[in-house]
Parts: sequence; C-alpha cells; structure tokens
Amino acid sequence: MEPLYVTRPQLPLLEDLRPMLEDIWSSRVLTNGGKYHQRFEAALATHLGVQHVSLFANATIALVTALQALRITGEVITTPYSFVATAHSLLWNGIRPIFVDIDEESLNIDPAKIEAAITPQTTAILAVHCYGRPCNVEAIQKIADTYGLKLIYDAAHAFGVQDSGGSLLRHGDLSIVSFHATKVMNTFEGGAIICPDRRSKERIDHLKNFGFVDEVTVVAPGINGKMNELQSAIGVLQLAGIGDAISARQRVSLRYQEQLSAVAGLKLLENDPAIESNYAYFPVLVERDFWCGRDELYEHLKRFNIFARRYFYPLITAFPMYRGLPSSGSANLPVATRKADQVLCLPLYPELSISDQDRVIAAVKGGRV
Ligand code: T4K
Repeated sequence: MEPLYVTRPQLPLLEDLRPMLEDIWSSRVLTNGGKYHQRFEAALATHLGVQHVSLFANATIALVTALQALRITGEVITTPYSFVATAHSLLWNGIRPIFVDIDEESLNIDPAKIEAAITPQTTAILAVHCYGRPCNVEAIQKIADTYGLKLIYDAAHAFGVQDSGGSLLRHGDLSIVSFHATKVMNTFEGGAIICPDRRSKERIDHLKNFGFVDEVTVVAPGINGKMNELQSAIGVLQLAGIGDAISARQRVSLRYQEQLSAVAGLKLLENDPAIESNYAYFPVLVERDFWCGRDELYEHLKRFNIFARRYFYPLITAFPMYRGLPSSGSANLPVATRKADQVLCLPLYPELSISDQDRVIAAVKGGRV
C-alpha cells in the first residue's frame, strides 16, 4: 500500500522549467532581485489584486521582517493554535507573546478575548488565518484601531482565499503568506509580505537585503531574506497552474465532506459561503462519541500507511520557551487546549486519487482498507 501523506507538493512540468533554467544559467543572475524575482512579484500582485508584494526565502523570515518593518516592540497578542513559527517570530524580535484563546468554530483568535489582554506594553496583534479560514477581520481591526495597535496577519495558509472584497491578504497592516513545499502554492521554500503601499514595500525590500539602499548606503540592520531566481522561476510556473490545483483540492475536500459529515463523533468545520476557499487543509475534530480517540485514530491510520497530522498539537504554549508565560496556562486557553486534543488533518492535495481518498475515508470510519 502506497503511503499517503497529509500533503504532496504540486510541481510544474519539468519541460516548462527547462527554458527558464537555461535562461538563468546563461545570464548567471542567480539572486538579488533578478528578472524572475521581479516577474514573480508582479504576477503575484496581479493575481491577488493587491498593490505590492515582497518575496522572501520563507514565511518565517518574512514574519520576523514584518515585525521589524512596523517597529513592533513590547508585547504582542497572538494565538497559541498555530505552527510554532508564528510565536518564534516574536521571540526573534525580543517581543513577549501574549496568548489569547481561540474561537470555538473558526479556531482563530477570539476577538472577544483580545481586549482583556491589552496592557500599556501592547503594540500589536499577530493573528493567524488558521487553515486558510479567515479571522474575524472587522472585529480585530476595530480593536486595533481603538487601541492604536498594529495588526499583522500570519496568512501562511491563506494563499488564494477571497472574501467579498477581494484577497484575504489585503487585511491588516501587513499579511505574510508561505510558499513552503506543503502549501497550496509552493516554491519549494518561500514566502511573501503583502504591503499596502510603496513606502512599506521599499522598507521591507531594504530589510530583506541587509538594509542596503544602494552600494554604499545601509539604512537598517537588515537580514538576508531574499528569494532566489530558481525559486522565483518555479513560482511563476506554479502561479499559472494554481487555479487548477485549487479546483482539484476543492473536489477532494467536497468528497470528504460528503462522506464524513454524518459520521458520529466527527466534527467538520463549517464553510462560509461568502468565502472563496483555497481548500488548504481538511481538519476533523474527534469528539467523545467517535469510535476511538484522536490519537488512536492517528495511530490506526498509520497502520494503513496513512500519515495524517495533528496540526496544531501540541499548542505553541506547551513548548518550553513559552510554557512559563502567564498567558500560556491552559485555564487561559480552554478552547485551544480542547481543540488541540481533538484535531486531525487528513491527506488533501490535488493529485490525491479517488481510490486513495476512499482508503482514507474507510480507515477513518474504522474499517479495514
Ligand atoms: N505560520 C504558519 C501558520 C505556518 O503554518 C507556517 C508553516 C509558517 C508560519 C512558516 O512558514 P515557512 O517558514 O515554512 O514558509 C510543515 C511545514 O514545514 C511548515 O511550512 C508549515 N507551516 C507546517 C504547518 O507544516 P511539518 O513539520 O509538518 O513538515 P513535514 O516535513 O513533516 O511535512 C509534512 C508532510 O508533507 C510530510 O509527511 C510529507 C509531505 N511533504 C513534506 C515536504 C517538506 C512532501 O511530500 N514533500 C516535502 O518536500 O511542517
């Protein structure tokens, strides 16, 4: 039985990549804002319908840089229910994370709990569109405006998601998307910051290139966060196929919904009809009346060579560098604590065949496959 992983990266055709590789080889321009970097940035801005995009080597460096660009210090309010890079980006900037519980339905930071966590040291909110499902952007923006806080979205999962006004990535002061191999849109490793205006893009472009403005001028202690020409060329090709990839994900996702929505003890997340989803993940929540516990299901699937993932367990607040913070206690985070013990993300990727998906569905239902 072939192993089935939680995701498999979509790849461009090798014959489409070859002319670009030949071009890069003959030009010898390998990085530092070359032709493919420029082309990919422009294509992304057009595709997303946003003004400015700055490419990065990965989303983690982009998050670290976004916090630098907005000069965030002190305390930042964030979610414990995410990949650990979200909170790590704060520690890399010497910022103290303040964890706030998540909403029962969306699994995103609960706006109703943010205000109580604001102190005189709070400078920003770092929210995550978990699984590509939108945060309550209006409510969070209102709080940010009321208290004069910056608002950054870790939109690592949210490439291609649209709400009624356009790309979800336009919200907040800055949004960061990931192009890691496991993401809806991948450049092997990669990421980007969506910037609202030319000035912020310029500052971010300087920060990701050591702070250089020109050969002799360094305006900030920047980092090296640049995306290279090879990744950018792959990005140009991947972008051309992204519509088909998301449609294929939608088919897989709908089949899971049809086949699993009536299974006792298995809760699926609700889909908001106003949102154009990217079908990035298929999380299920294992409740008390399911035929087994979440970890048993995870092990059961493994016996059939199916490698589902417990995104996001353990919670970020369980890791040693966060555990001691006052906001990390489970009494402060009852919903996140419960959800992290229930969640399992099933295999979901464009090339998942119906027969392989049926293997997953049968195994989830407790049958042999
Ligand atoms: N913010 C959020 C909310 C994030 O979720 C992430 C990343 C970030 C920020 C930071 O973005 P980046 O700096 O990475 O751009 C994976 C990814 O490594 C990570 O990017 C992602 N979130 C996270 C949710 O998932 P792991 O530890 O689960 O990866 P791994 O290697 O176990 O891969 C999962 C499965 O995918 C494997 O079992 C097989 C398959 N796979 C993986 C890779 C790397 C492939 O088939 N091919 C591959 O090349 O973290």
